[in-house]
Amino acid sequence: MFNLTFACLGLAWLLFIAPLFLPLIPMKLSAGDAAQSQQDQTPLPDFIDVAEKAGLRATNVFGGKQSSTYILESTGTGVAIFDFDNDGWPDIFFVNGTTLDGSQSETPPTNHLYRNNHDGTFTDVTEKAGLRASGWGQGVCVGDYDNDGWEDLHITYFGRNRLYHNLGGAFQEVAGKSGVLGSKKAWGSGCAFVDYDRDGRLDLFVANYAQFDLAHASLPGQYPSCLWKGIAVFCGPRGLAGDSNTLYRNLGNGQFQDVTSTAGINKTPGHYCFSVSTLDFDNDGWPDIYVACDSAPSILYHNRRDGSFSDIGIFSGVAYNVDGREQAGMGAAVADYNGDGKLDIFRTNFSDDTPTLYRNNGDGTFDDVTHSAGVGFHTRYLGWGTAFLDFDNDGWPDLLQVNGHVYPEVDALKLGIEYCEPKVLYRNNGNGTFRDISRSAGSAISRPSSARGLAVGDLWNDGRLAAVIVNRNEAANLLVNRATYPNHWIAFKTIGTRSNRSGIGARLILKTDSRTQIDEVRSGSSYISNNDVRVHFGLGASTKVEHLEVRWPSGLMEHFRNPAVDTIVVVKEGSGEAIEAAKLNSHAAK
Ligand SMILES: [Ca+2]
Ligand SMILES: [Ca+2]
Ligand SMILES: [Ca+2]
Ligand SMILES: [Ca+2]
Repeated sequence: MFNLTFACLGLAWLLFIAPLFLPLIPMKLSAGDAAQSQQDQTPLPDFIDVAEKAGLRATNVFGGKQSSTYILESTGTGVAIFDFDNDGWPDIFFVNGTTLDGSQSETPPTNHLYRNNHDGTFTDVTEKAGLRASGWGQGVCVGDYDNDGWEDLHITYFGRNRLYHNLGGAFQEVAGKSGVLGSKKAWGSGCAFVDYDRDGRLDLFVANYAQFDLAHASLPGQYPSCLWKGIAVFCGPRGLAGDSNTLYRNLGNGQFQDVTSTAGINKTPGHYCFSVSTLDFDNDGWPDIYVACDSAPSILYHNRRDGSFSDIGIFSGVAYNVDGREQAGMGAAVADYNGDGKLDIFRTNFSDDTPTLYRNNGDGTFDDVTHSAGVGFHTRYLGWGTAFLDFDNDGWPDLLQVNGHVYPEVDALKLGIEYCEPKVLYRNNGNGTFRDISRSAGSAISRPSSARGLAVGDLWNDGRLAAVIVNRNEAANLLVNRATYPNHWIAFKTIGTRSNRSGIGARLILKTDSRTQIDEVRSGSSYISNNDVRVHFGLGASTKVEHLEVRWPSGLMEHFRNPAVDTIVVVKEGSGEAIEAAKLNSHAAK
């Protein structure tokens, strides 16, 4: 632990010196320089890491610290921001892993749930909440699958997956009883709750990475595919047998049915899949599913509205990059970054490659706009968690990517690639382009770490988005922005009645005097993580929302007039009324 942490911090100085020696790359800006110049006058963010101060002190445990024998040790874990005790304040859940040699056996590493104390600190309530569990944990997703008003948790494993039913602030593990345990041998990765058949019950999509058998796994350097830049490294994923993803249909009695085959999900096997992001990309009211896949084409499952899906990733242009090359997809994020009413996709990839930004054309296709949009500069970093977050509340979603290499051995090789890597933060210029502000966005952005999972959310209900990052074999980061902005904001918590209670899949269309913005309530996404499910919009200078239109998964189109701004608002399906969450919570407390 000490050595690795030291290595991560010890390289930080390089970040400040390196730019001096890099050739000056002229930055090409497209139209909208006015917007750019306005941006230049807005304060840069100043993200600092307050994880330790806030009490998020558990260290991630995930395989060997100095080297990794197997690919299993490399992928790290996810994190979820969600309100487990319904007090109106988001809490934080970290998935944890283990080691191959049992070196942690005195106290087996466990997942961790941290309760939000409302004062900037968190308390570890893992035991009390019944969430102590060990194993090769991977991803996490949040959704109220039984519509009882309490958000439940699904956690994927290399091994048995777990479903935690929230009994009112404490959890009961029900994966076996509910039918979502998996094959017990599968390597589950990302997941998302999604009501794909729109019957009011949340179904569950689980991505699987590869078929991996520790007893027969190849050793570093054993085959040509186990060499990287001439050095012996762990084998895979190429050479491993792929696996199919899984879809479970919620039967409504606490049971799920495996519908992988009838839904056509098994027609796209062997893609080494990681992260699951749901989005209705074609605006037909039916949720579609994007899966970021490693060393294989990524998948876009188009919802055929009859209980089945077809993978249109290649046809629609989101499987490969602009050169028609498959990439090593890790995480993905969804937002309408250019404000045209269509949801776009950003995906993180391996090093010696760029991440990929896909702009939705609205005709069933996407264009790879990575370079023209200004997010193709960095090719050194190996990206994992990613999220759109409007950190300055100007109404244009900004973009955070967290990084870390998979081979701890790289540091000794002096290749110009380090195991621990800084984060990348892009500011959205509001004209279809982004500006890389990573070098001047605060110490928490520039400090290298072995990042994997990432979740963003409004942890203190004040309209200021924070980011929680899992670092492999290190402590977590909690990034908060010290800069302030004069802009307004609004956020929505959805409560479905005919639709699933979480409102997952609801489309929100927000109109101000100057703009229309859209987003959706989403489970999963980022890298095998789950963001705060409440939908946040920056409003810029607008002090008023003219109206919010919600397209509920049930099909109901509902208008909410003049919701209050600079606050979190609850919209309940069929009520026609947007109520400030703080008023509801104080009422509930009485
Ligand atoms: Ca529940
Ligand atoms: Ca359903
Ligand atoms: Ca659709
Ligand atoms: Ca912004």
